[in-house]
Amino acid sequence: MSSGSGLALVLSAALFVSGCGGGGDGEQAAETVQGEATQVAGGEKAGRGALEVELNEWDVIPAKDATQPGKVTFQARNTGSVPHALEVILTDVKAGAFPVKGGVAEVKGKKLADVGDIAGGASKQLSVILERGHYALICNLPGHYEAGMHSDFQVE
Ligand SMILES: [Cu+2]
Repeated sequence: MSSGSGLALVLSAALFVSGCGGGGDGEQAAETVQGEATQVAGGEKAGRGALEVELNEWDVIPAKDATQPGKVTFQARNTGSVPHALEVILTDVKAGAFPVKGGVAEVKGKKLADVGDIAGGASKQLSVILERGHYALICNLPGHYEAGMHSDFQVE
């Protein structure tokens, strides 16, 4: 009696091993999916012309102060606690030298982009084609320009 049940155990162990072999196909499928995910991550090259601009009380801080002509994606990040805005102006005037009337800068030059109002802690982005020249990056919400929210930027 006892030897008979021993044989049954060996048989079921053999079945279990062969069943496991079939699972190999499942592992292969998982590797293929992983490969596709890697390809998608590589697509971030599209953001090569990105320029981060930090806005806060009371500064406009571009990650760099110059770039090359062409498409630039402004990634405005408001790290402050009140709403801020970002305007990109092609101008010969120094960013901090616009006349101010009623708390708002009277911009001289050509406004190429207006990212709009951004809530505290939020981000917005906008792509523009920039030509060679001097630019002023400003926040022109009432009082903000006077408080120091302007930065010179060069495209060369
Ligand atoms: Cu502001």
